[in-house]
Amino acid sequence: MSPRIVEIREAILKKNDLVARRLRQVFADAGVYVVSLVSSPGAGKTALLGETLRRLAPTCRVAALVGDLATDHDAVRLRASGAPVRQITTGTVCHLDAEMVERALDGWDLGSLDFLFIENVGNLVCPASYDLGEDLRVVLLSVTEGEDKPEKYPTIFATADLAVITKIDLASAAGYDDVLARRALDGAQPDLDVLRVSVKSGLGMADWFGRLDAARAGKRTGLRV
Ligand SMILES: Nc1nc2c(ncn2[C@@H]2O[C@H](COP(=O)(O)OP(=O)(O)O)[C@@H](O)[C@H]2O)c(=O)[nH]1
Ligand SMILES: [Mg+2]
Repeated sequence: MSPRIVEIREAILKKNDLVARRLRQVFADAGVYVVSLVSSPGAGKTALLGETLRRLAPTCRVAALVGDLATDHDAVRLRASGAPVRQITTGTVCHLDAEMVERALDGWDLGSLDFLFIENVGNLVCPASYDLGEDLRVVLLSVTEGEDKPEKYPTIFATADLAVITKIDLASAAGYDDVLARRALDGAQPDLDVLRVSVKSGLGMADWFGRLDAARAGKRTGLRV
């Protein structure tokens, strides 16, 4: 890459960090806990988010932003939960950035929310570089996409706070090897927290909800969980 391209890229990332810092303060002031989901396309972000919104909605105030290059399919799916959902369509851009999030939140009363979820564009590369001001970045890895993805795309796994292995109900059909996956995840980030879930069978979902509750409570009391 030429030095000029590197310079421009650094300037864009720096600007993103400033907006992300502003967002993080806005989220803290509003008392809303923000969780972002990143993964390759089809790993199960919308399925997990839909179930999460549906299960949390009776007891918590929840909302979501969803990013895709085109269509509002995911927002339509997620609105079935009854939670407020806004779609961000990025056109040709392969990730969400902090400014897109800030713009999409315009007019929302964040103080009336307990959790805000952000589904990033399906991509294991670009989203890794863009802080969205979130409290918890969750990376999903489905059992059908290959245990070596963390080795091939280490940055996204290195910048996550939690990994969720999805579609566990398909593990044996896919020939999924959990030892290999764990080793690949450790290679990207040693001791990364890992959960295993299936939205279809419900396996591991209690752990997921427990983790969300503990993380939010930890933020409120200043303890990192
Ligand atoms: N068997 C099974 N399929 C799942 C599970 N979670 C998601 N899927 C399917 O995987 C496909 C992609 O899921 P989606 O949530 O759209 O992925 P996204 O692109 O990451 O948002 C859909 O056909 C889902 O029904 C799961 O836990 N088990
Ligand atoms: Mg989706």
